[in-house]
Amino acid sequence: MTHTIRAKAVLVGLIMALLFSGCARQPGQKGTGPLPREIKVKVNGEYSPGRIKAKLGQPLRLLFYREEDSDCTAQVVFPELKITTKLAVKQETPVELVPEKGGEFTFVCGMDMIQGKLVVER
Ligand SMILES: [Cu+2]
Repeated sequence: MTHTIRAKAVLVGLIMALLFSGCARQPGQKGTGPLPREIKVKVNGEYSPGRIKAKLGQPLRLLFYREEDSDCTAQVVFPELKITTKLAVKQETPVELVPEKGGEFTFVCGMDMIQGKLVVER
């Protein structure tokens, strides 16, 4: 009886180890350096969340999900960071960056109509 319970515990342990080892790193990523922090940003007439906190020097991957096909949000622009990225409709588009300066950085649509803020803390 105790043997069966122990066998089950080992099996569960193995399954958990298998499951979680797959989650620890994404495929294709190198084993060095910190993993980027991922934040999903919904795009639908506004950026949500509209204020994103980041840490100085910590890699960031913003996943913009554009829910609408309005031309307005076809691009996202970080003027101070010199980033311009086209956003596909109903898809996640990653924008990767490593904040190298503290402060507040605006991001806007291609027409500068809707805005969000990236707040980099030291
Ligand atoms: Cu716009």
